[in-house]
Amino acid sequence: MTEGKESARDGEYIATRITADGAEGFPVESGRYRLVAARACPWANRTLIVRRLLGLEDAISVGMPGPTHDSRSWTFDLDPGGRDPVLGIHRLREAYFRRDPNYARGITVPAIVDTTTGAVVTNDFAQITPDLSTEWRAHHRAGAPDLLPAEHRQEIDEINRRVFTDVNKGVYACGFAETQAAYDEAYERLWSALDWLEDRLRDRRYLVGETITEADVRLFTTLVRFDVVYHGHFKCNRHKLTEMPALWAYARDLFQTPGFGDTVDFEQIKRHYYVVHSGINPTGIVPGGPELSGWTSPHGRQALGGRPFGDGTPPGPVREDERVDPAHTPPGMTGKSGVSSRGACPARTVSAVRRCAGTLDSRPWPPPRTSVFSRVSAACGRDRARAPDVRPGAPARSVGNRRRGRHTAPGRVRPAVGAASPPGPPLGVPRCSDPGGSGCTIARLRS
Ligand SMILES: N[C@@H](CCC(=O)N[C@@H](CS)C(=O)NCC(=O)O)C(=O)O
Repeated sequence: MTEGKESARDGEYIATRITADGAEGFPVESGRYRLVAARACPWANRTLIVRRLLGLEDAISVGMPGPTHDSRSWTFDLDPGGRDPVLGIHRLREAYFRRDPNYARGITVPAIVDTTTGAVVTNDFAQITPDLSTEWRAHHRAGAPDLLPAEHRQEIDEINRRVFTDVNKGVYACGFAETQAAYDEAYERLWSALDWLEDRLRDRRYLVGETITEADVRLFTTLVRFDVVYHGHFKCNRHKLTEMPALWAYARDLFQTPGFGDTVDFEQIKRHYYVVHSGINPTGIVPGGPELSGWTSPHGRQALGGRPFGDGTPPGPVREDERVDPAHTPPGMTGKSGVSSRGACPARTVSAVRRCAGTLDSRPWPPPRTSVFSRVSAACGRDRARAPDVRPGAPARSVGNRRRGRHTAPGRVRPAVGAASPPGPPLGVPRCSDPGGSGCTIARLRS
């Protein structure tokens, strides 16, 4: 395991490409290559989504290591006998060592292995999906979408650059920060990028153009992990995904699009992060939540127009041997039917539909201070049940941090305990000790 080193490793890959002309010694050939892609990993999840969207299942088989691993990296512990049934290996590193017996870098997924030699061809995750779109075109299914349309290629690349640095990698930079300053910087970059994306997606259904593209695939794999792992485990906790109206509706829209959600295994995702990253979760306890049913709730984004597959069609049902365990995903999301009817918004007026989509929400993003204050204060109001008893005559307790209003959410500071003080406001009524003051955490984050 190379915990904490994931960002440092970027750029050091076995970067041999499988191309239509075979220029690098590995020609595109149906049935020859095996994609090793743990469901837990966001970089591998991209490849599973793209392979399925493009209908490359017959051309490229898939091997799936289990969600956890030790310092010797991924194992095929979910397969009978703990061996990948095609490659016949227990550990992915065996395929890396076949390529280079002295291989000393990350044993990472995704990796594509040449089944004729058992050696890794490439683990260059950033190049794998564009190559599936372009070099493997001859093997795409009928109706496959164009995930890299030439007319939008420049815009896709630009969006991908920021999403990669500040969001895909940004969550890791927060989670593995070793100093407060490094964490603060990563956190600011992440949230500034998420605010930008929230704005961008408010009135457009997809990141670029009118159809799903590679850019959506790349953002989706981080968003779908956000509340289950990044928010808590990686301390990316300014908001949950479910609290960002446009991003949450956008993520649900993609999740419910065949090819996206039917590749996602929430249990494996949780187990991977919370068990493997023992440095930041030494107990190895995997949290029970969050509750997942929201993922299949109506998203209403159809009101924004756009056609997910353009002139193409959705992929058919997921192959039986590749279905996500139904216990690891919200009901109905294993991709049996192939075409999802979820996401239809029950609302009937255009404005109701758009509100349902999170796009007619008239609140700007980021929300103005007043609304932040009232939301935070309302949350604070709910906390009053646990707050110190400030009723007249209540026993005195240490004032502690109570005077330092800037170290708490607005509304959390209460009068000195034991002083004859009036009861607090009714639940949900805003009250901030330092509204908008320079020391106010919320104000600082918003500025
Ligand atoms: N950005 C990654 C690409 C892939 C990656 O990090 N995959 C992770 C799983 S999400 C992995 O395979 N880790 C295994 C390990 O570090 O031993 C890198 O820097 O290499």
